Amino acid sequence: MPENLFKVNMKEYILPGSRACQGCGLTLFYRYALKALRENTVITLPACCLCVLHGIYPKTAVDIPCLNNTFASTAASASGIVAGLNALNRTDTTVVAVAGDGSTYDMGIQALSGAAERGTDFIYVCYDNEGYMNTGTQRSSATPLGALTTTTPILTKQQPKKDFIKIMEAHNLPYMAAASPSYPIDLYDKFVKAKRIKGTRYMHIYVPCPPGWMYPARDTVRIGKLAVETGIAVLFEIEDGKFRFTGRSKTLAERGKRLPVINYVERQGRFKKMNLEQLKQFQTGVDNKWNEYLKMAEG
Ligand SMILES: Cc1ncc(C[n+]2csc(CCOP(=O)(O)OP(=O)(O)O)c2C)c(N)n1
Ligand code: SF4
Repeated sequence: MPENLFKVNMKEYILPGSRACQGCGLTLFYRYALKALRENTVITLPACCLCVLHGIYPKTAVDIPCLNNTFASTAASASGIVAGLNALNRTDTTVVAVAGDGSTYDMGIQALSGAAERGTDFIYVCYDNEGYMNTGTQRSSATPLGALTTTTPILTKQQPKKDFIKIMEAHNLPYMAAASPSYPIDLYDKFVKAKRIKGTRYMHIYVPCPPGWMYPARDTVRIGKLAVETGIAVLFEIEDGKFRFTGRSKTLAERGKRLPVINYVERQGRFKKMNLEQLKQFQTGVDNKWNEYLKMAEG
């Protein structure tokens, strides 16, 4: 039974008037995460889609204090806020950096790695929509093999997605987790837990994006579920070095059953030029990663 099923915070921190697209997976994740984080939270964010969701000064769609910064400095700005709060003896406030995959995998990796190595007391959230979406869908190192973007317009992306989660695993953090807004209670539980833990916590959230992934806005939750059912997105947590599957991924691991990746691929226009060889390579990559996780779960 999910820990917080009957204790979900009813307060809304995203106000009417968000400028995000219809069906945005990021908005869903952010709504649930803020409910779990509650008051006494400060957000720091770069110029990704989240900043569009927040809106333009003096109006905002978010009822939480936040700092806008540059891509390379997201985690560094969190370190600065933590130091400032400590100087004021405000140890009850949780500092949370939230950034897209381009902001994390590419532009902000150095500051994040530095803060994580120092054990800065904050939560870093990468919401992974697998591209630079705010600027109109350019390729990032999180974009999957075979996807069309405006910078891979003809041949599709030729490289597989960077295994960024593995890079964060190598930092030996006290807590890291992956979640999806298609499974809101699993996501909520993980943010409640992350808030309680000290040190650097890393959260990886798979967020479907209708315009960037080219599917109808009404299908966001379904696409998120298919990502999990196929094993492309895995719900897990690593606490003090111990890996465990959670939620639907735990059930799939126990039953030894996953859907083939084609069930996910065929519903998205970004994969319409994926060739058979790429499809096989995609499936093999997902299978290998899934087997790696099964071994980690065995301990
Ligand atoms: C240093 C720098 N490089 C490039 C840009 C232009 N830019 C604005 S938003 C954006 C995309 C960010 O992508 P990501 O972090 O994945 O977030 P998303 O837009 O997908 O939410 C880029 C490249 C910028 N503002 N600053
Ligand atoms: S481009 Fe994608 S991630 Fe950005 S606001 Fe629109 S749906 Fe959300």
